[in-house]
Amino acid sequence: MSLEELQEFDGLRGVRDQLTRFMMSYKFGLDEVLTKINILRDEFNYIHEYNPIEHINSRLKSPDSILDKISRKNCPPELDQIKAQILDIAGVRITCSFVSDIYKVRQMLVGQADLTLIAERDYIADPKPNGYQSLHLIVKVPVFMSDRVEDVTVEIQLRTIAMDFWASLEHKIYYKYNKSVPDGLVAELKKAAEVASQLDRQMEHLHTAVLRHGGDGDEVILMDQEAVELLPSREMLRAMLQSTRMRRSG
Ligand code: 0O2
Repeated sequence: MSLEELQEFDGLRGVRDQLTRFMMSYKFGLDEVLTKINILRDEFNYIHEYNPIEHINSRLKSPDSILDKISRKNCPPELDQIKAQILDIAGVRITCSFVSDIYKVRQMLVGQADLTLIAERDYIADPKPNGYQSLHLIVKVPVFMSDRVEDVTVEIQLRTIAMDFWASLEHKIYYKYNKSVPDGLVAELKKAAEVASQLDRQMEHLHTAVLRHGGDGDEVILMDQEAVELLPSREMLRAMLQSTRMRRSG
């Protein structure tokens, strides 16, 4: 190997090591946040005998997806720029039963001293035009490594089971139609998002009513006709249950 080839090889190895350290820091940041969420879930369950978190998923963005976002955002391809501009390289998705649980979990997380909230988008209070709903938090967490402490950003998405059901179907449709979904389907999706949000309101109402009755099992909760009409059909409940189970086992 010539001297130039050796230098080039050393250079490439340096780039590879830098990239590995870069991605590892996000994996560690993700682990830190997941530990916090699991502790909250277990402690809350133990003290209140109630679990506000249905399930938790996490992922590191793939290199292709990072490159895609770099070009979409016109971000210079340098690690410090990518770190500053691409804030969802590490992502956690928390699915809750009820909308009120989403804000409860949010409070418990942002109240932690070593977790800094750097951005928040509330697509529940203000859904996207297509109907998408979720609460997005961008947080910064310190990661203690052998020779340094690095602040890592992690995106946390919080949503209900109904919002998650809608978002995963919409995501599939979006990619199936290569991002140009026919108008009819767009309108149907929008309507389905409204139904999902009605379902969330109704489930919350039932949940509150059950809590108020103290749960001695003998109470019958009477619902008005409008409330009964808002209840999901048997098929919808079955599909949601199946989708949740599949995601849990996957
Ligand atoms: P993936 O594979 O899920 O990570 P920004 O990061 O602020 O510059 P961005 O990425 O548009 O801009 O931010 P936003 O709106 O907070 O959305 C980030 C993530 O939310 C997306 O990540 C999706 O996971 C989810 N999301 C946002 N809008 C929609 C939507 O309309 N439908 C569905 N199904 N999901 C949505 P990625 O990077 O797109 O993909």
